[in-house]
Amino acid sequence: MNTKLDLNAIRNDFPILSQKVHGKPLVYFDNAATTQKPQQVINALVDYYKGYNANVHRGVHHLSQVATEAYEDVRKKMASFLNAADSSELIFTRGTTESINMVAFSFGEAFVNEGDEIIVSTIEHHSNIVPWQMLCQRKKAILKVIPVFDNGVLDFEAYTKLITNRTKLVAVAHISNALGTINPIAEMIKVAHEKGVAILIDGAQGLPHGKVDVQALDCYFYCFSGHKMYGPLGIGGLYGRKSLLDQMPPYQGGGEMIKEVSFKGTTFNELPYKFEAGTPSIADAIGLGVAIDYLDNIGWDAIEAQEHALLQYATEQMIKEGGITIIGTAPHKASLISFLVDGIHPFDAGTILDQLGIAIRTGHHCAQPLMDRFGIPGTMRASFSFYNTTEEIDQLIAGIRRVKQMFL
Ligand code: 7TS
Repeated sequence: MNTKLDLNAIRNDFPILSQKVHGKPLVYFDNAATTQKPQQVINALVDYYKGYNANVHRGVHHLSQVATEAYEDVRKKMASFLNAADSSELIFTRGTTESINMVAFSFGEAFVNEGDEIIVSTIEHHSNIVPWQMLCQRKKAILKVIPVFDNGVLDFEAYTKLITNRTKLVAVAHISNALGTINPIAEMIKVAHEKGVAILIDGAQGLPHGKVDVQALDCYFYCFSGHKMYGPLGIGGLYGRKSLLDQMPPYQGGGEMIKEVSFKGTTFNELPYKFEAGTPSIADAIGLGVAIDYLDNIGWDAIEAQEHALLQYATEQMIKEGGITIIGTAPHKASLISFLVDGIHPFDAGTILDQLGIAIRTGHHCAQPLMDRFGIPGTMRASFSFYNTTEEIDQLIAGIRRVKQMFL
């Protein structure tokens, strides 16, 4: 494969990849669930706890100041990574789930009333369905759903027709975690804005695979998880347009999010702190900053090229092998393949592959409405990172052959 990446050097950065599972070299193909962490990120966590663990924003003492500066530097880095107009538009959260819940609650309180409409799509992760259902229940609003074609592409025309003068917000994934479909978010945002509707992009699977420019996209809300982009667990974020965030009430009350508290009433802090109640995941934010540097250093063109090549190779090999049904064949896909080995339950196949050291995901991928749409209980999913190799894909194909020998 023609790639600019030095795969040996890159794989050496990820200590977990060199281990054996059930006596076999680990083949890690569950990157859509969480990516592995490079030593540089692990070091950042250790350095923080060894050298400058302290709470942020609260202390005049040295350690607190060092921690605060490091934490706020990551906010600037992340805001600039997304090309946000201002770093106060970047709110740290635990991840995509918390970011979506924050918007569902807070935007909902500010803007959604009885009879209003929220639009999601059939291919959403439960994290981008359930918070909106909860909002609709709370406000007696209506949830509408964009249909999907058999190949996993959203029905764009149906989408435009779903938007009415009662629509308050559209919430849609950048990339589907269950099918790999890359949604045309620029066009979807344009249509929403033309009709005066806000739109939230669930970027959990988007940001790990390519750069996003929230200003170029004219995006109002973009949510992400650090752990899916080579950073630590427990940290993620919400990019939100300042003009909207300013009109939205806080999501949680507590320390940090206030200006002044008295028993007569409380005034709230400015952005982004209004939405960051309590002690944040300081070390994890710092680790996320290191992950961003790591990815920038490798280079996004090289990352995209390698992942695209892996997707292409794996798709070709599966078609060549036969007896495999790929679920989700959109022309624009990220580096993941949902599939079924014909006649074999995904769980049985996944268990055998695990015995061979191959980690893939089986099940509904937290997208049960999508599985219902395709009339299947679940799939097997192999999701590739730039650190994966074509040799590992060959091992997956050999594993699938073994599964077929055992069960068919
Ligand atoms: N949205 C999408 C599109 C996702 O893929 C996920 C997690 C989430 C939201 C939630 O992210 P979290 O970090 O807050 O949990 N997806 C998966 C997955 O595909 N397998 O495990 C988790």
